[in-house]
Amino acid sequence: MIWSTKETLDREQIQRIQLKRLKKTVKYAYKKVPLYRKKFHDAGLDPRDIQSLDDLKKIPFTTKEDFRNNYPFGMFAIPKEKCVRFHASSGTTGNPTVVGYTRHDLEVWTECMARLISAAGVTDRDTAQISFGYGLFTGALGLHQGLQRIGAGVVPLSSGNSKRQIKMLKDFGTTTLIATPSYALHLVEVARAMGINPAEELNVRHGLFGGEGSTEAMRTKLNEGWGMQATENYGMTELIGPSVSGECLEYKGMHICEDYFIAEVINPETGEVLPEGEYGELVITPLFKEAVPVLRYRTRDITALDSKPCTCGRTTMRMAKITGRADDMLIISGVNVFPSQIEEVLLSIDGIGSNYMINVDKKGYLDKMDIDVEVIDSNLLDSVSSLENLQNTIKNQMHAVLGIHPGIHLVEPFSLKRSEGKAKRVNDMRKLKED
Ligand code: DLL
Repeated sequence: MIWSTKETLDREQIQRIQLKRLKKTVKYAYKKVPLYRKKFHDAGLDPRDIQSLDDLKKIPFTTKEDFRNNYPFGMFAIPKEKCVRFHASSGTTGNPTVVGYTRHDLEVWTECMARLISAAGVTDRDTAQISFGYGLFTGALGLHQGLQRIGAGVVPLSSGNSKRQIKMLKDFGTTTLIATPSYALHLVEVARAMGINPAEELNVRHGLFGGEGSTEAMRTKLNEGWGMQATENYGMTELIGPSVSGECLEYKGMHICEDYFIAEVINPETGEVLPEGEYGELVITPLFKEAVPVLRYRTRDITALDSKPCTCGRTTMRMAKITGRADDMLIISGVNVFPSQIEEVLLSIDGIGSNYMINVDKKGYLDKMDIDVEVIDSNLLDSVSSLENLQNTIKNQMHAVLGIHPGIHLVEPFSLKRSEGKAKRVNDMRKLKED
């Protein structure tokens, strides 16, 4: 079902709305956020210079660094007391990226979610289990609001306790699963270990997955494993959360909620805007945000755009599956992790050297991160209790900063390979195993 008439406008109509909202957004950001005023002045630009959609490319980019440098509320256009919600995600150092929402921001977010959830085939007759973690992560509450908007029933189970996830799906006759794709595949294995064949014995017919990338091979496994139609949706905290784009059942890319987000693809090295169809870094300008307006946000995600109308009847521009990232951010089961965060933790602990190697792999369908760290004194490796103490200290601090529990392996001094050029700190085996 097509939720909104805004999804079937012709290109000219969409662009007219975009231009009107862009001009308003630019003026608002310039007036309310000192950072934007400075960026415009530095670029010799005035908000009145933005008179066409083509003028967008004159506006300087916004990056995650901008959020980090203005932690926690420096990017806000309104006093934080006027916000009704806050979310956050990992930044490149210990500081997370903080965003706030007015009622209007939440309303648009919910409306966009309702469109994408409907595009994935979910209706008011469905019951949906949300297996994203509830909290500062935008995934759970974002989907939650949209599902309620379309009239579907929400089971807000949150993540973890996989056996209980399966039991609830079974007992409630749940039709829709909301999770990261890797967790959804893991749940198939858990169900089978419990003697349940999800495709035959459970009623889960829709899967809405996101928060991390997935391949077509994964989709096939999800569809077969659950007996479902798996779709993916995309978004990020700085832009609002999930709801920037999502797939319809034609599987021809993720439809962008274009009356609320302008998408561009740029060459990540030069910043130049690329022609439609070429792969590059996605840059998004939200056109509605009151609490935290954002102009030309560099997502670091690699994709390509297609504005041809889709066979589903929607005319909104579609973005291809994300093929990778233009920076070193790792996504571990939906959690954003920067190697620099790991380094900061390691360097703050006594007894270990500055050489380490981050190994990322899949255990079944779940992401698994292990870190090899050199101890300074090899005698420590002979004492089981000292070894355990140090391991636990590192583990706890990693958990406090990253929110996940990596495996920690303490190794002999100087046993890790030294690099002669740029240090290679990450060994991501998942890339080799795709498809
Ligand atoms: O992951 C928002 C979200 C939640 C989207 C649930 C969809 C579903 P962040 O935690 O800020 O926000 O992480 C944003 O996650 O830059 C991408 O690298 C990655 N990502 C999100 N969705 C997809 C996807 C949420 N469908 C970062 N495919 C983004 C590939 C995705 N990567």
